[in-house]
Amino acid sequence: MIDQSRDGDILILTINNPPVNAFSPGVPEGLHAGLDVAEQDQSVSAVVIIGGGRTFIAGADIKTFDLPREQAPDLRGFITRLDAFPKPTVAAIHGTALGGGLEVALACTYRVALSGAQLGLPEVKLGIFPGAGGTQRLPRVVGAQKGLEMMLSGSPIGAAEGAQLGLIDELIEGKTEADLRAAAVAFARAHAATRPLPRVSERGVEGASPELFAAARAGLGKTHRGQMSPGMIVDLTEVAATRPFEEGWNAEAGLFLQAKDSPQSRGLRHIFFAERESARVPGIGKDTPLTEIRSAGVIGAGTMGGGIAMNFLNAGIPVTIVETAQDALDRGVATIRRNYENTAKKGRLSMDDVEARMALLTPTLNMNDLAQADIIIEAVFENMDVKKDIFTRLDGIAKPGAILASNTSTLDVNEIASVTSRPESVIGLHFFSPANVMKLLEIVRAEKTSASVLATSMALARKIKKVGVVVGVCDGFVGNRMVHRYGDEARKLVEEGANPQDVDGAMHALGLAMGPFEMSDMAGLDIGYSIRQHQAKVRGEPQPDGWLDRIVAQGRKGQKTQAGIYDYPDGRKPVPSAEMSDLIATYRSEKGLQSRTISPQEITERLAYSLVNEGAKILEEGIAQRAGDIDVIYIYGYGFPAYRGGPMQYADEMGLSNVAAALEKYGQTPAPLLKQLADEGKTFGAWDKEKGRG
Ligand code: 3H9
Repeated sequence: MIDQSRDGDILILTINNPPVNAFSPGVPEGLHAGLDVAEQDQSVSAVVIIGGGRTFIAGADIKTFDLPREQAPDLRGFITRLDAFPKPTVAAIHGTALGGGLEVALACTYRVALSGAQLGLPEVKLGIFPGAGGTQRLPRVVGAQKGLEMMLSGSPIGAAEGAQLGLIDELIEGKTEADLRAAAVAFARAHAATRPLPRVSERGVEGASPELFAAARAGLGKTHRGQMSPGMIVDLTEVAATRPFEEGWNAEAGLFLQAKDSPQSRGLRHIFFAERESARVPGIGKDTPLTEIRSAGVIGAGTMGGGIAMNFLNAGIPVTIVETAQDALDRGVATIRRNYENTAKKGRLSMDDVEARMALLTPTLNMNDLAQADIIIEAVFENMDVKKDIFTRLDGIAKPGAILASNTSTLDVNEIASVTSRPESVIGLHFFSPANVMKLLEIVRAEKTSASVLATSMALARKIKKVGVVVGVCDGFVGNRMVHRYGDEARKLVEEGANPQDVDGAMHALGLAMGPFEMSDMAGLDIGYSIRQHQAKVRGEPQPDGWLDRIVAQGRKGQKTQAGIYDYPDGRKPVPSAEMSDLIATYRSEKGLQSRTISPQEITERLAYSLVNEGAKILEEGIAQRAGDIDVIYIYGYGFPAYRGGPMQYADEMGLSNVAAALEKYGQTPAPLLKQLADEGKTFGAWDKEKGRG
């Protein structure tokens, strides 16, 4: 795993542990063996540590985090030796030096990097903190403020910025590992005789003050609400600034296991792997042919269509956007421009970029202009007849091989495909609003969708920086089907006696930014209302008269009318409404509903477990391939807190037998799969693995 080679007096240790040279079992052993040679062989004057292949070390091996301590690779042990090593050591960095990788580099005497390299301590994204000296060494090099910023955001910096900060001693122009190796050897030789060796652990921390740490702690409620490891990062950085190195190093070790073994870290690690696993789909392989997407068409320039178009423009793909009326088209294009200009005002885009993106957009009223598009996405009103009409016309217009996609959030993609002569080219691409921001893309595989169309859609998701998850056809697919059950349960809780703010409050406590009622007010209550009205009409039933229907009937449609389930006196912030309390109380008494006090625990369990129960049904039906896919959907599309790992992982943490028992207690029937796993003492995670899908 570790190659030793010589270039004159320099010993080069190359880590070959593809794909990302993680610090896996075998890596420390090989590196120690290299240091043994360097220590004993008088002809070695310095050591270069470099990654083979595409990268330096991308961190500790996350797959080993659940191993018993004695079997886990000893990163801290290696770093202790490296820091005290009597000869100069040089980390030669290309690709990424992340987490434990950057910690190894920080314990070397020097660091050199290719200019394209990225350096970061992303541990916070896994619910942990840099536990191999990172919290102590990084602030000693880049200062307290920058160190906190890098560790709390987890975002990497480029090598050029690293050089400005003193994190990189020499920036190397060049592209390949060979360029880096040659320059690193020359650097090592030039510094081979330097004594005493400059050690990061012997430096002080600049820019620290009690005010800095107080401000950092105060900010955590906003940036990392409910999370444990960010507080530890601030505490440990303060120790770095105020206490001897040894004390901070030991403090890290003391806290690390607490963070690593927490449900939060398990949840975030689960999502890290689930997100990557979701890219694996049966029937799709490296040999599945892909179509290159060089141009796109979007039908509908409303909020959804405009947002979808922006994804393509951002990726440099020209878009033809179609509307039926000039004013709607103009409005849509103006909204896209305004969105870009707002981003430019915040300094995140230059005005040249705005113009470059707008130049890729061709507005038209003529659907025939889509004839050359490689993919066409329909984003019009959610009505089957309208969609069928559009797909019938598209069938006559689109070139052979073009992907015909619908952004439907509920309708049957098989039925939409059936009106075309090429159902193999039809797929559902369900974007989430705002479509230019939300990372989730549900990729709906219809009965006849070809493997190539599916694989191309998945590749496209990556290209436009979405997390694409493949789902099957059913009403609402995965996300909306689950959220409907959740909304029903929230409504019932209010009928039984809870206040809307108690219901939303329980979800805030679980870590969601918005509860179900705040979400409904934001989306607009009139959408659900008109669907319910329409369904009743179709079925010949009386008009629905739930308390939510009564609210809309009073003209309270949500945030957009400054009044919905809550009042919105300042436009956005929900305030409990006395009018609504009266309306709900009247409703309960008219319907003869008994009010009772409902505990926060009952609210949380009923809401969260309604998601889990529907999720279990979705798994049984094969609509989602894995519990992990459902978790990815819920985190990226519905704001479920990533540190809970998604609803299915949350249920695993709670214990499925407890979940099933709670559902029964609340009068719901656990889904057969949930019941079975609960009876067998298993988890959804284990079920995924058993099926070879985890
Ligand atoms: C740490 O270091 C703790 C220490 O402070 C303290 C210890 C005491 N381990 O993302 P990709 C796999 S915590 C194991 O698709 P990319 C990944 O699962 C660690 N496996 O590629 C995937 O496998 P598969 C801190 C890992 O080019 C394959 O590699 N470090 C690890 O888009 C390719 O990954 C991090 O948090 C790992 N550390 O992105 C870095 N990393 O092919 C996490 C990756 O079977 N990693 N794999 O699906 C990343 O951010 C990205 O993977 C990276 C490459 C940017 C490196």
